[in-house]
Amino acid sequence: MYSNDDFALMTRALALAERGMYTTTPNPRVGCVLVRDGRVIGEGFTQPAGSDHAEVRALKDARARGIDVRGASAYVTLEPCSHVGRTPACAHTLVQAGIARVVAAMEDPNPRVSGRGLEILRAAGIEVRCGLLESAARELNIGFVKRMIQGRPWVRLKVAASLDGRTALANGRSQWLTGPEARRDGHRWRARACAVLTGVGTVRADDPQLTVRAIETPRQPQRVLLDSKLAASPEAKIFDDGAALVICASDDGDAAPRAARLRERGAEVVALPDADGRVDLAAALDLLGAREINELHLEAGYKLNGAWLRAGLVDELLVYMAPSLLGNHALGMFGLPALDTLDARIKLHFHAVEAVGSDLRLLLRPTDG
Ligand code: AOF
Ligand code: ZN
Repeated sequence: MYSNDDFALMTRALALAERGMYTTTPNPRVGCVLVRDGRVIGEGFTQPAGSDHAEVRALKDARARGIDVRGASAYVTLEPCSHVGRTPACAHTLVQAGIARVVAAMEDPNPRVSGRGLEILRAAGIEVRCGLLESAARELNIGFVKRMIQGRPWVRLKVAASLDGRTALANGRSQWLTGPEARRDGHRWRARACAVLTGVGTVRADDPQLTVRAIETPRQPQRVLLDSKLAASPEAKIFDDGAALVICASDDGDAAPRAARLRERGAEVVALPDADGRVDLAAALDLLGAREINELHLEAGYKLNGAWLRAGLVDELLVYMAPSLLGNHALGMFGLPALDTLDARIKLHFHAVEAVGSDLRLLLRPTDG
């Protein structure tokens, strides 16, 4: 049984972890609270990769306040690590610090850790509990968890639509369908992603920058362009600061000069095996997983959106729904083939629904079966 204090302290640790929302990638967002005699004596959260883990920050915080941490309890939103990576193993650090009790929200799915951190603590005689507020901790690092288990990022597809599910007029005009609050909120989701991906159709139609601008963030997500035939103009804004990754189906033969021009613009061009002249989407996810992309944010047009959905590779839809009607001649959200039976429909469930300014934000996830 966990006490009310346990819940309150883990809730605090989760709030601390959230402070790493835009900065810890590819590491998970972790929070840590140190408590002794019912008093919080130190707090910390994961610093950008290569720097302190949450536990180390909390220990430093307590010491900076001149407090002896021996005998304290540590509340951590993720099992303390057991490996020496970019930083020393937190499990050993907690043992050496004389921590008496550790409460973790979840095991670290990283195969280099997965239970070993907790074992180190137990072997040193520390009282260990794991699983408090686990589902909240998993949600916070949903991309990290998926990448550790499946080697692929969590795929979140963002779309803004009218109440009748239309994204743009038939002539492609779509700007400012939703209000400023929804736009700002959309940038928050971009900012927490490790990469933002679009397709060549969107680059040609809208010439987006795909950067985070509406909110402050210390880190821009990696921009990724799916462009099977390398048809994007090197002048497109997505290439403006050079760091875009272009995934194509072939960068030799006819495509070689186009690939060279994009590389001159500073883009990295990678060719993946093609599936009927198109980039194989599953292979693209494997590539992005190998590059430590935890959360992948898709912002594309209805054709590419439909392709991701049909391939069964979308984990979550982020839909901003504006209170307006565009009519049946306007463009839909997803290019999908006509269905013969209702049974063939893509089934989703609402995960969270919230009003954002004058619009609605819907988070949906596929329903199995
Ligand atoms: C913790 N506390 O705050 C975080 C952990 O390369 P390193 O040394 O930074 O290690 C990264 C791994 O450590 C990461 O993949 C995950 O397994 C774990 N993250 N562990 O004890 C933390 N962020
Ligand atoms: Zn650690």
